[in-house]
Order: sequence, then C-alpha cells, then structure tokens
Amino acid sequence: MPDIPRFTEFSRIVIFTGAGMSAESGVPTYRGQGGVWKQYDYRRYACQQAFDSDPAAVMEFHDYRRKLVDQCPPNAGHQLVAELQARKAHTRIITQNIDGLHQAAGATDVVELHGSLWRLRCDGCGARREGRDIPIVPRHCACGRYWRPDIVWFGDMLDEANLESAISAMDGCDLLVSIGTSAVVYPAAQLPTLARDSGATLVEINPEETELSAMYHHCLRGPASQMLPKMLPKLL
Ligand code: BJW
Ligand code: ZN
Repeated sequence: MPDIPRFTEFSRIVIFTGAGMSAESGVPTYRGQGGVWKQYDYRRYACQQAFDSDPAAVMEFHDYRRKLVDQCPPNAGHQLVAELQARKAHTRIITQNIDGLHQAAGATDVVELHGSLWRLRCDGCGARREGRDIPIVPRHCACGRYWRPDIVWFGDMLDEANLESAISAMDGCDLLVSIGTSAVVYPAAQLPTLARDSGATLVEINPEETELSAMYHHCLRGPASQMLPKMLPKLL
C-alpha cells in the first residue's frame, strides 16, 4: 500500500466508477476474464444496428442481463462511497455502470453516463419507462414501437446533460478517485484528464494498470473492497 496522505483537506470530491466497482457484487465486467464482451458479441446484442435488425433478440439479452444483475447486491465499496457522500455533501458520483448499485447503496444524484439497465425509452414517441420487470413486459410502447433499453451503446451519443454535468464536476473537483475502469471507452475515459488539468489530485483504484494510470498521482493496486476501506476513512 503506497503512502496515502490524509485527504481531509479535500472538499469537492468526484468518485468515477466503472465495472470493477460492481465486480465484487457479482456483476461481470466487460473486458478481461469472464467479461461480458468475451461471452457475447456486442454487435449482436448491444448496438443500435442489432436493435434495428432484431429487437426481440436484443430484448431477450436484456432480460438475461436484468435477471443476473437483479441478484447482485451493492457491495461494501458502494456502501462506503454512499457514506462518504452523506458525510461530505459536495461529493459527486459519476458512473459508467448501468446496474444502479450506487443508488441501491443510498447514493444520490448519480450521473449514469452510459444509461441504465432499469430504464427503457421509445424512440417513436419519446416516452421513458423505469422498472425492474423481468422479463420486460410489455415489449411495445403504446405508440406501437419496441421499447429500447435506455443504455448508451457503442456508436451512441452520450446524453448531453449527463456529459455536461460530469464535465463540470471534473472541472470543479479537488480530488478525483477513479475506481474499476479500464479507461478504454471514450468519451468517459477522457473525463479524469479534465480533473487533472484543473489541478485536482488523482487516485486510481484498480488491481491492474490501465491505459491512463500514468497520469494518476496515487495508484492503489487491489480490489475496491480492500482499497476503499483503507482510503475513504482518510477523507472524512
Ligand atoms: C476492478 C475489480 C475490483 C476488476 N476492484 N477494479 C470505432 C467504432 C465505433 C466507435 C468508436 C470507434 N473508435 C472509438 C469509438 C468510440 C467508442 C469507444 O470509445 N470505443 C473504444 C472501445 C475504442 N465510444 C462510443 O461509441 C461512445 N459514443 C461516442 O463516442 O459517440 C460519438 C461517436 C459515435 C460514433 C463513432 C465514434 C464516435 C459510447 C460508448 C458507450 C459504451 N457502452 C458500454 C456498453 C453498455 C451496454 C451494456 O452493458 O449492455 O458501456 S461498453 C462498456 O464499456 C460499458 C462500460 O460502461 C464501458 C467501460 O467499461 P469499464 O467500466 O471500464 O469496464 P471494463 O470491463 O473495461 O474494465 C473493468 C476494470 O475493473 C478493469 O480495469 C479491471 O482491472 C477492474 N477491476 N475487478 C477494482 N474488484
Ligand atoms: Zn412510443
């Protein structure tokens, strides 16, 4: 464990998370061993083209994803992050995850950059629908179009308001803690560079080195469950 300074002087903290944050809840990551994209070709189940050509197959895949994630409780890391936010009011949570586990642990105002597994939208009439039904029923919106998972797939634009919110949090923070992301998917991967450019201290928590590790001031090599209990109490 490298020497971690006491971080009490930080008041504008951003927690930026990826799939590794939820790995210890049992949610598979995307890349690496056991990764979702190792098992399933995203071109068949998780892109607009797949949805346009076979919406039924895409929805079936999302029934499966919901069933899997529904059985995964938030882990101790999610709880610690929520506790930090409760005690330090200006803490922002920006996640790439679609599982809703930060909110399940009690975190509020979470920016979900890549959407949510628990929300659907209709690209016909613009309706949105939230819920945890498994299987997803009904499959069609009242206007007749298939409901579409409100998830940001490859090639989709990120929601502008979400991205703006994340950018302003990064620009205004004094401490950025990145947890469990491989930092290969853009534009999300770029966000921590904004925090660095505005003079924030950067901490990376990940058992493995990532594409962007070199720009971090502190790299804590280990799983979130072990690193967060060591680090977050130093922030309070
Ligand atoms: C632990 C741990 C523990 C494990 N504790 N840590 C060519 C064609 C088309 C597009 C592009 C292209 N070239 C570039 C692009 C842009 C593309 C992109 O970035 N691609 C790169 C892969 C090259 N980006 C986009 O398309 C974005 N949109 C966009 O840019 O629009 C403009 C545009 C349009 C068209 C063309 C070009 C530009 C949208 C990106 C949407 C990403 N969506 C997904 C899928 C969600 C769907 C679903 O779940 O069904 O979001 S992809 C997937 O990756 C998911 C994640 O949020 C995202 C990031 O993954 P993450 O979280 O980092 O997970 P992993 O698995 O990669 O890493 C886990 C990490 O945890 C590892 O480092 C482990 O070590 C660690 N770990 N256990 C701590 N216990
Ligand atoms: Zn509709």
